[in-house]
Amino acid sequence: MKSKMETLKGKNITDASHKDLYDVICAIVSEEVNKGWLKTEEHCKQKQPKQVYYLSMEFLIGRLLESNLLNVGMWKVCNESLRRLGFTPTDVYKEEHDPGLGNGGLGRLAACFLDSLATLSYPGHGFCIRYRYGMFEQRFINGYQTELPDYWLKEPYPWETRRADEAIEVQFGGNVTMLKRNDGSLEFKHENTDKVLAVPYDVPVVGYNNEFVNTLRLWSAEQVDSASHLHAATSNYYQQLEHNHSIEQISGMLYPDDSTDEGKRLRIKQEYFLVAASLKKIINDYKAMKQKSLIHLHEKVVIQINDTHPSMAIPEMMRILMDEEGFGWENAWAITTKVFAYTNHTIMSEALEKWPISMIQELLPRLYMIIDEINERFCQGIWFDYPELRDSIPQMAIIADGQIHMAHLAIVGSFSVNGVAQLHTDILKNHEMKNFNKLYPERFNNKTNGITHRRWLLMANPRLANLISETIGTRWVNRPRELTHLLRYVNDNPLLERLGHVKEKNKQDLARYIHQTTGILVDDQSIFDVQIKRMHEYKRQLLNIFHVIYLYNELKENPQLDITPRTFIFCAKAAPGYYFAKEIIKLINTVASIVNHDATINGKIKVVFLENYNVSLAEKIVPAADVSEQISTASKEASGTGNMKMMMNGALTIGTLDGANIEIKNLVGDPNIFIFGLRAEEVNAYYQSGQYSASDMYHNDERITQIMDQLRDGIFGHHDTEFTDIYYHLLSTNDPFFILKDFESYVETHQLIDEAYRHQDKWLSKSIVNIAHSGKFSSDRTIQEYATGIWKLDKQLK
Ligand code: T68
Repeated sequence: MKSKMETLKGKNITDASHKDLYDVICAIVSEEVNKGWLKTEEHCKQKQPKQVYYLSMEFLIGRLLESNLLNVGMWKVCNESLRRLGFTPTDVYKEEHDPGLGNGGLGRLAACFLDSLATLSYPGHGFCIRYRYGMFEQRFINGYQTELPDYWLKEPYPWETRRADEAIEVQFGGNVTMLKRNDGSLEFKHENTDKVLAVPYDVPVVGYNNEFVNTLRLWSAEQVDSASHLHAATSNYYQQLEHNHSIEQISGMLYPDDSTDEGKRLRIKQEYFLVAASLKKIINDYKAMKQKSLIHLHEKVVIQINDTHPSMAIPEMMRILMDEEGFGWENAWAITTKVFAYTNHTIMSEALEKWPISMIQELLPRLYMIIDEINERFCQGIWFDYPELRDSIPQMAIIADGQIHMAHLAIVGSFSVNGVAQLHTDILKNHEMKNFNKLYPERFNNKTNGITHRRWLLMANPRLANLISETIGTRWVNRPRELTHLLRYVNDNPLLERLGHVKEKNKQDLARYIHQTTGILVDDQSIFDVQIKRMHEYKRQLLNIFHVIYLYNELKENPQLDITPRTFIFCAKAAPGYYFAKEIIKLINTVASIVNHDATINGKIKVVFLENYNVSLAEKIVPAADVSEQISTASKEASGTGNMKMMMNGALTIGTLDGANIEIKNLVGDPNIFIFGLRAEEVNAYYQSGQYSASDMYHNDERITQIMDQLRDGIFGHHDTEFTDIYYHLLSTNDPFFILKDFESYVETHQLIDEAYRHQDKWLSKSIVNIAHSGKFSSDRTIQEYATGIWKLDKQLK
């Protein structure tokens, strides 16, 4: 480190700043990583194994220095050297800007998958966009969320390598003319297009302790060389600048607001940009292998599309095969449908993408023609071959009501369609996609999500990881299922005591961070009750804060009330245009400032809403959680992955029978989890029957009446009418997420938690059971299932 500091920075290590140290360690690690990168590339060139390409509009990779150090085996040495030099390692690691190339679970899942792919020595790469502005930075002003741009590239990003020589041209707009060839076949000429250059930036994805390094390729949108660009000759200087600006917008920012037509257009451009550049690269690589014909593409290539966002890859593949490679429709379709696999992440109808026909026609005229033909053939196929489904054609069509239904396109064009937890897959098969399941039963399958235990336990919670290794040895690091060996210790008092000590230390660390960042003093002996996830009505942060208000009301009534002290910790970003989500943020912040400043309740409850939730903040909170809030309306949360992270770190879940909570419950057993609320069938039955009345709930439960009236009458803060919208919204929409309905059982279940926490030995033994079973939720297991069940990949041996 010393000599590197001298050669790279021209500084003595004693004069080095944290940033200097960060840069130098990155350089040292990169040398190690690059060796493996080259080796893996050479290996794949020679062996030509089948590869998976994971196309995703989001990869929430988190900071990379620490995880790369861990994976190349230098983490401990580096920590020790830093300490010996008098530095605190975390001060150095936090110099890295956490790239926010995603919104939430979907993007983080993609990152965990890459980690597991490389660790299991599967050749597989991610493709995404190099957004200049990632997820916004969240600040609270007066309790309201405000968004600041996240310009994460202000400092050079040390993990990326620009590969300008591999840039790819992507075309938008223009017009298509049809010509008849001499042999009678048709040729489509696509002319007068707008050209954009996709320049790749490659980030290494380092396997754990195996010198296997895959690639995450991020595409950046740039203008094509202006000298050869026709546009330059036909427009003036200012028009050229404006044109360049509009090109750069394509990789300008993550998830632009698509509530306006302009936003929609940009989002479509982004999706096509990712797809077109990535497919070109995939096909170039295939050709470089000197394979016989693209007919055999599926023997070397499988493409996983992460939700529908990259589903234009299906018609784009058809376009390449037909217009550029000369295949006829039948052969092109046979190739395409053997290559694509689609993962669904939601049944929330507003998140199922639909694009107006007119926009696709204007931006991607040739692609539209192909989608139209896919739709035609698909509908005809049902009409002739599945007469029993004829009546369902309007609901199944890819093009209907002036829109293109991207999920339908994805199902029709893929050989595999998977959900992300068992319940979610069952709902897809039996409800949301019932007709498609009748048509293609062999395509539907489940792959329950997972998380990388290396980042979320080994790295984020070294105290617990060490305790586990001292207890059962270190084999669990490579075989996380072996965490079940901990089950032998559920009644081992010395271990329980040490586990309690680990949690206490982690809570003290978090309490310190909370104090430093918010000024709030929290009791580190209190229950740390944590809900950290995107802000959304279906995730029901509102139910959580209703419970807090209820407890506060009880304490005001009776300050001597005997409750176990609690700290309610929230993190959540709301989509900038999502009014109610933002109202809920304001409500939580308002309740926090009232509760935290009320001396009469003796600090028995505290509410902390930490700003700017991201991967690195999650890494601080997860190890300190006692209670994990997974309280979505049953049937709405496809899987959840925060539930897995907190369970792995010894938190007990309070949750509904939704998503992967069900699988957690099945493993740990009823005594080790707190389940409450309506079940998915009950939710569905209420929707069907229309029998639910939010207004009855409001009138018949006086605890609810009190809270709702407080919202309406404005005892929360200065603005009297601040939260009346929430009151009216719940009643006028008849509480579609059953917050009022589930309130009672939620409160009762929290009372059980309060009681259980008083018996620390029993609590800790439940905690061990959770840790012991969490190995199933390692993304290594998930990736193994994808690799054998869908991708048919071979592990590359060293
Ligand atoms: C999440 N989805 C699911 N979506 O909500 C969660 N959506 O249950 C699941 O565990 C996780 O995916 C992984 O499977 C998301 O995170 C988004 O972020 C998103 C982004 C753009 C458009 C729609």
